Amino acid sequence: MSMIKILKIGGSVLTDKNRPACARTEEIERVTREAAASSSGLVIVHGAGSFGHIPAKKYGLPEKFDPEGLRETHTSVVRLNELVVSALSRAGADPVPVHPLSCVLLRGGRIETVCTEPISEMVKRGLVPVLHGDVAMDALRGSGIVSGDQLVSYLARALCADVVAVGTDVDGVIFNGIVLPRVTRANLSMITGSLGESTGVDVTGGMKGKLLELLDLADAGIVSEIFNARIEGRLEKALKGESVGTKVGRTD
Ligand code: IP8
Repeated sequence: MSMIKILKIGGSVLTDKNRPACARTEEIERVTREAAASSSGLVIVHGAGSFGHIPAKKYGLPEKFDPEGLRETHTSVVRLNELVVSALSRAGADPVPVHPLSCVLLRGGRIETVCTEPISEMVKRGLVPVLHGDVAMDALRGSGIVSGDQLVSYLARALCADVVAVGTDVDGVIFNGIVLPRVTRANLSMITGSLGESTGVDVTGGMKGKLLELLDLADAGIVSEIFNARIEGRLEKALKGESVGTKVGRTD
């Protein structure tokens, strides 16, 4: 079996986060072309961008349980997922959509279970499962939001990923104007004050939320790389495990 690679493509790469349901179609074509070039063993998780964060905010999610908000937000992120899946297919991969609302259970906002067996089978058969940030049922709160970053952290552990590449619209973790080559829990208190906010509407915590998820993953011994997916060529390198941004690892 080939190496398992988990690729996150940030919603800020795929959409204009300030404009409702506004896809950056050229970026979607380019990043999916790059991803399709290394599609063996690949699992993709993409952010919700303005397809998810704007409706989620409108309905007061995740604080409020609102059936209409749940439905509308999910339907909207599924539309972005369809754009990504069809672009991947045009690029020559064999993608299949996987919607977290149907396979993830949260408890108090954290993932309790994900039905990962079908995802493993898809990968074994050469398919590329394409998940996304979504709304999900929560055993304590009714419903909640599962970010792509939380999914990446969970799936990387569940599938024993060899490579975890997290594409954003910035060059990595930036401290005092410099991209840090490596971040561990030991650096966290020093850098949190300078972590950039998301460039648009974001209900899941921007770079700080991302880093906390990836530090959890690092605690489990899995190193990830945050890189700028808007720069052509970096995604392909990141999927090969090359250093193109900030590595998030364990303090050893
Ligand atoms: O864009 C958020 O996922 P993310 C999901 O990966 C929703 O943080 C529905 C806002």
